[in-house]
Amino acid sequence: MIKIAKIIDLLAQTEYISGEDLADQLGVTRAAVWKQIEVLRELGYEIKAFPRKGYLLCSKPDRLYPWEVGKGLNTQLVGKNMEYYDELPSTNLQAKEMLGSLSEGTVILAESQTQGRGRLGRNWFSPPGIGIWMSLVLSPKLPPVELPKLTLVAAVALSQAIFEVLGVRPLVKWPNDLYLNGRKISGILTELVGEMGRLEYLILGVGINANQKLEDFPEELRDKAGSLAMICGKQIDRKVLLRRYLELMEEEYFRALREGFAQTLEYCRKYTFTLGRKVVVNGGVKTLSGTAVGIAEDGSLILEQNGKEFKVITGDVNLINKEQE
Ligand code: BT5
Repeated sequence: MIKIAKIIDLLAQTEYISGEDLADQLGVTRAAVWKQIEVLRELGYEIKAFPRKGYLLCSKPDRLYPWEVGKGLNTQLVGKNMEYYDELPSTNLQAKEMLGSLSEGTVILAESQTQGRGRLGRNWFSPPGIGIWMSLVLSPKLPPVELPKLTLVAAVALSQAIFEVLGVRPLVKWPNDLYLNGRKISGILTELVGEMGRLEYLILGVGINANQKLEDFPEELRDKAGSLAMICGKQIDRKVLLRRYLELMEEEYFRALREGFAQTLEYCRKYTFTLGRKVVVNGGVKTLSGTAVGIAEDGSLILEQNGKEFKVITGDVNLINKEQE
């Protein structure tokens, strides 16, 4: 079998390459090369064939194919295995269904989700080809109380990746969102899978709005959601951003396992969308309002109300004064 990455590399290396040269370099017959070229065309690669000159790779599709995202990916664990789908109900759901057969670090990617999910069963709008909808499977050897902080680790890694690739730095909205220019550009859904209080897997689902235009969002999201393209004023190369996110995610994850979460929390305090603002936090059982004044070492949010401080372990944060957004 011809490795897709290899034939694409050969096609991309020179302007024209003959079927014979390809066959020689891949160690297969010319018929096999021809078949593979057809497969690539079906995948969206534009490849022209010129008599006597050979094949010419004219363009690559805007798709998150694993061999494209994985090209030059500098990680040991994260994204070493990627499962790619055109459409899924939800990448988190798919990760759960496949768990037994997945190695740690596996990334599930889908170009679109039909039942993309947020927390508490809410919907996550995931249209085809213009976002990054992915789940990362991890198996951290950490005490259960530390686990919620891994959502912040993902938020920090993504904020940094966006800054490095696009030059704009999204702010962390505790506990699971990234905001840019007052709009939500990313949400994270962390799910734990285990038995009898023992964690076996943690599924980190990340949704990133990359190339939507405002009108691509459903009406009810138009005043609060945004995409990186809307804010940066240019088309985003999703592959490049995803690759850098996976690298930084691994770096941040390994650091957290080695040294703890001090640096993660420091970043969340520095580049914050939440702190210093009046908020209402719906923690499921209780609703608390106050000023968000800090993030504690355990990753919880510190609220101040009438001079008293309260810690909130998790919850939905809404800014009281909408103009603040
Ligand atoms: C989240 O939930 O923000 C977590 C979103 C996680 C999505 C990823 S995509 C890959 C993986 N597979 C999944 O099925 N999910 C994960 P939450 O904090 O509950 O926010 C949900 C709310 O965000 C919704 O109720 C909407 O108001 C809003 N929303 C929905 N889609 C959005 C979008 N594309 N961009 C911005 N806001 C959105």
